Amino acid sequence: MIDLHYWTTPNGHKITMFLEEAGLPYTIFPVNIGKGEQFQPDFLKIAPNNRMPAIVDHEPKDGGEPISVFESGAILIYLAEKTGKFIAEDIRGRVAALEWLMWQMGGLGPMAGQNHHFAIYAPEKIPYAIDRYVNETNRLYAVLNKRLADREFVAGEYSIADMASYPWIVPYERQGQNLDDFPNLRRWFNAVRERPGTIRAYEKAKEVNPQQMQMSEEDKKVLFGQTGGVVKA
Ligand SMILES: N[C@@H](CCC(=O)N[C@@H](CS)C(=O)NCC(=O)O)C(=O)O
Repeated sequence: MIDLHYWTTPNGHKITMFLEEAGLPYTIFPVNIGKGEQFQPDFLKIAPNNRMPAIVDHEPKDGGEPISVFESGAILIYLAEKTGKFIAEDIRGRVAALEWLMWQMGGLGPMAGQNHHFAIYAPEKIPYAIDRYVNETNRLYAVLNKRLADREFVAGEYSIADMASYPWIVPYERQGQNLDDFPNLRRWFNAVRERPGTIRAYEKAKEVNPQQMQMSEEDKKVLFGQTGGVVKA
C-alpha cells in the first residue's frame, strides 16, 4: 500500500520505525544516495529536494489518486494522521508531539548532521566547525535529557516525536557524546531500542544496505559540494 523510497540513514530509519510499529504494509524502493539515485527524474517528481525519504500512499484516506510525501517530518505526520497512531488525539498531547518533532527537524537533525560532516567526513579537520557542532549537539542532548526527566517518552506516550529523534541519537559516539552524561536520555534510548518495531526497522536496514553508514570517496563526491547546478530547470 505504501511505497517507501529509502536509504539506510537516520532520516530513513524514522519512517521504517513508524511503518514497523504501525504494522502498515510497505515496499522499500532503495535510493542509494552515494550512487546519485536521488537525482533520478522519477524520484525527483515526488522528492524535489533530491533527498530521501519519500513515500507514495496508493490508498489515501480520501480514496483518490495516490499521494506522495517528502520530508521525514511531513511523512511522520501524514502516517500518524492516516492511522490515528503515534500522535495524541487531545490537543495538548498533539501540540507536544508536533513541537518535539519540529525540534528534531530544525535542531537535532541538522546540527548532528553537520557534526558528522565536519568531525568525520570533511577532508580538512576544522576545529572551530567541529567544536561548534559537537557543542550544539551536546546542548540539544541536554535539552532532551531534561525533557525526559519526568516522562517516559518525549510527548508522553510513544509517538512520532520519539521516532524522529531516536535515529539521530544512535550515532552518539560519532557525535562526540557520552550517554552517561544524560541519564534520562539513556533510559529513553534503551527503551526505544528494545521495542520490537525498532528492532525490525534496523534489521530491514541491514538487508537493504549491509554497508550501513560507511561512505566511500566516490559516495562523498556525489554527496558533498552540491550547488544549485544539481537542480535541473
Ligand atoms: N529534512 C529532510 C532531510 C533528508 C536528508 O537530508 N536526506 C539525506 C540522507 S539523511 C539525503 O537524501 N541525502 C542525499 C543528498 O545529499 O544528495 C528530511 O528530514 O527528510
